[in-house]
Amino acid sequence: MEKLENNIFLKNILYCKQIDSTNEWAKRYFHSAKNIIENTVFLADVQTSGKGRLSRTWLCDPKKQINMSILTCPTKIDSTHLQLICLCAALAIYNSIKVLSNLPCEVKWPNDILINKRKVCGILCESIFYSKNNTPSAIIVGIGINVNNNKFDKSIAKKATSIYLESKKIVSKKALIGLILKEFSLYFQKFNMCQFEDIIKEYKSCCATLNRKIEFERTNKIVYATAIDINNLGELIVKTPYGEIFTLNHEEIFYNNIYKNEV
Ligand code: BT5
Repeated sequence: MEKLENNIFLKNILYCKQIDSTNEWAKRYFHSAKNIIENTVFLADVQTSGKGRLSRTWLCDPKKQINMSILTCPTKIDSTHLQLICLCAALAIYNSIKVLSNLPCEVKWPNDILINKRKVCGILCESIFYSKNNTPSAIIVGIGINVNNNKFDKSIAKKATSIYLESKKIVSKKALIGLILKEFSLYFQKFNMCQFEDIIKEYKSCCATLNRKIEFERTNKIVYATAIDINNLGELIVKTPYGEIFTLNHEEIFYNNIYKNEV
């Protein structure tokens, strides 16, 4: 195992008490810093405009959650494999929560971590394209984890949970952040060495979406299908009862009636 002090993500950690969004902070840093320090981590106790995917909101209970963004600049990686970075983050968080809390968590494709069918973590990956070709200059991996929350806003109360609510134990945010950064650095190494098959194999072993009946939207229609595989780009392969195969890249999927009617 890699020693913690060699972890590239522990070299430059920026912290502030309150920020709009750690992902936005990371973008501003990337655009304004004269000498960008690759692999910078941004942490805030409070986010006033936390973002989810598709312009959705990520709610924050001050100090109870982890609001973290990792800014990194993968080399020699084309944009087709970027989704895999998100999967690496999901794996790192999944492993870390399990180690620290011993709770039965699962990954919902592509990047939600659930405990007892409720969402404990969301991930928002964004790319910054600088050059003319299709190669991103930087990636921001935004991670929101409900750690010690003891209640939620009523808009999400039925679908959100925290590690505390599930385990009845207060968890050290610092310890969890350290573990996640360590785990993420290991998966990121694999990513940079193009060991995509290894990453996918491991991801598939903890992804609870596989073999489930799911729903998703295509051209304003709801499609019912079964999730049958995840390909080497991290895309979800689904099959309808009529034998049609779809490859989902970023679409929102639903099962167990959770996550419908997003706010
Ligand atoms: C996500 O989006 O799950 C990605 C969330 C990423 C948040 C991190 S925090 C650090 C960094 N800085 C940011 O500004 N963002 C990132 P999505 O799959 O679109 O899920 C959003 C939906 O989850 C919302 O529409 C709500 O229904 C629900 N939600 C909002 N806040 C939640 C929370 N704290 N816990 C569980 N569910 C929540």
